[in-house]
Amino acid sequence: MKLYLYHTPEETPSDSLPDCAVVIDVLRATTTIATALNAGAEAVQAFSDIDTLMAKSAAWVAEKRLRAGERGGKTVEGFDLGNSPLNCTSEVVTDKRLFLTTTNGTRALQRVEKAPVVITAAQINRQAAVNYLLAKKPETVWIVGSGWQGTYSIEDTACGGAIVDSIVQQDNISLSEITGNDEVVGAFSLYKQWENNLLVMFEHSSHGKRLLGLNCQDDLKYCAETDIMDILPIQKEPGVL
Ligand code: 3SL
Repeated sequence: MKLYLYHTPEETPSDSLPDCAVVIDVLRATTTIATALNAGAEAVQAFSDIDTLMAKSAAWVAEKRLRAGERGGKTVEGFDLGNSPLNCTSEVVTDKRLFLTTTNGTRALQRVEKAPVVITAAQINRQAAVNYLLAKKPETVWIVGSGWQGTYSIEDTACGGAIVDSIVQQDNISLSEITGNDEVVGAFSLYKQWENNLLVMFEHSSHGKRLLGLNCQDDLKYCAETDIMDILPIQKEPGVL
């Protein structure tokens, strides 16, 4: 198994695909996806644009769908939910399909949707992603951070490092053995620096500050929790987890 880490979807090679892509958007899309599925959502269908989401969701039974998403962190007008994982309680999402659009996370998913296996990870379900990788040992794995409109987001890279850290803590796997590009070593070191203070790191990050400005302190706290659920969102068809 060789891991390659890309800070943003734009950095991923456009002429190849990995055996498995791990998409990360800790703040907040992949945290929301894990939370919704863990709470009993039937599926999450991700869209990078609102018009396509509206058209596809219109064909779904109204009682079985929720339109969710944000632009600039704020709920899209007329949608049932924003992009806060805290709103994805079992009372709200059980047996419903979430039609989700976000600024960066859903775009990252779209970038690698043709890979044979696509999973999503966040800090809250990091170990579920690691367990999958250790069980399947795909030859090439791309860990793809969502970033922010083409720029690096520290919390996504740190989560990639958390995945690397957990893998190398297993017997017989060394960092050098699984490292496909230097970004993997960088992400590992970043995570080791902040692993006991993730919330503080989020508060320093540009996206964390943006969310704090929208009064999303509780979201930040929740997104910084590690390994609190054993759910692995895995793509069933392009865009559907
Ligand atoms: O960019 C995204 O995909 C979002 O997760 C951003 S936000 O945290 O909802 O603002």
